[in-house]
Amino acid sequence: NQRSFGRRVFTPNISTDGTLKYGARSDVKTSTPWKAPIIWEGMFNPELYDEEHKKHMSSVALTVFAVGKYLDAYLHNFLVSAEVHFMSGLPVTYYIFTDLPESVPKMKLGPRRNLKVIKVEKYSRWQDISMMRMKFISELIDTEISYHFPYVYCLDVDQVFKARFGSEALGESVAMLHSYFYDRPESAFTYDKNPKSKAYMTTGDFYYHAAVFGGSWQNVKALVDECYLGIMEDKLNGVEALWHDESHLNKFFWVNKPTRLLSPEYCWDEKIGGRSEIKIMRLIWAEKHYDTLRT
Ligand code: 2GW
Ligand code: MN
Repeated sequence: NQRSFGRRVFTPNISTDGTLKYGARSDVKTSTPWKAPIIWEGMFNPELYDEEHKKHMSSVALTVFAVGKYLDAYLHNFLVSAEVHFMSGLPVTYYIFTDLPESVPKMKLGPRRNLKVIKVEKYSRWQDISMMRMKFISELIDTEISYHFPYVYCLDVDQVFKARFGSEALGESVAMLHSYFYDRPESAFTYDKNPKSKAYMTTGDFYYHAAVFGGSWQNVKALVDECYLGIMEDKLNGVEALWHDESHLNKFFWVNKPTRLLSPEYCWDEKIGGRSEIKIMRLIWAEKHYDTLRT
């Protein structure tokens, strides 16, 4: 029962024409200054990616939290749509963290797809429900994921898959460009600006969305540990970062550059409307009912 694949995870470098070249899209930036690809529709051949990942026996652990009212509100549609669109063709295990294990919908899953429920307590402050995900994910990587899966993905539950979210999104360290900030100047990024917080940063590369992150279990473990440490240190110092876990995640990805970025096609808010560069909406924000859900 060895920790999974002590080997490095595998990331094919293939583009539309099967070469190493990125940039089949000329209307958007397709790589970062540190040469990580930014994945946009049209840049990659999905079949080639799937073929290569199947050959290398890639498999994915997907963590999602559905605590309190978020379970009934979002989990069913999240899972049903993930079965159709998330890493289709690869082995996937959903790890559902909830305080209400009995209420997790009983679903018939596709071949080589599994679902496990982990009971967690419900923190009274919603900020803690969100932030403490870092701690629970870290523990699960230690006790389970690292023995079985080379890749981990961690997602908000208040979203619905609408199109392929496939193996092209796998990489060592994957970050999501926030759909409200990808086309905005750095001055608009909502980094934590309080020097007393561990998430404090004055400059950065992009504004990343904490609703979607992933990578090898080793890299995700490093991310969630670092964020959790920062969150706890902030608590000791009586401060809280502006956007909670998301602020700490942005700090982490600034110091530890992600190897792969997802375009906002991978997490779009339909309220923004259409944009010429958004060729496909793969995952969209679900309707927020803060009036009822945040009480
Ligand atoms: C969260 C806020 C207010 C009331 C309830 C909750 C809540 C969140 C909850 O009652 N139950 C629960 O399971 N959650 C989980 O935390 C769930 O998985 C949810 O998707 C996640 C983040 O909360 P969410 O989706 O309401 O916050 P967003 O969409 O505004 O999230 C962004 O900012 C957050 C920090 O404030 C996180 O960084 C999140 O990853 C970001 O997308
Ligand atoms: Mn959310």
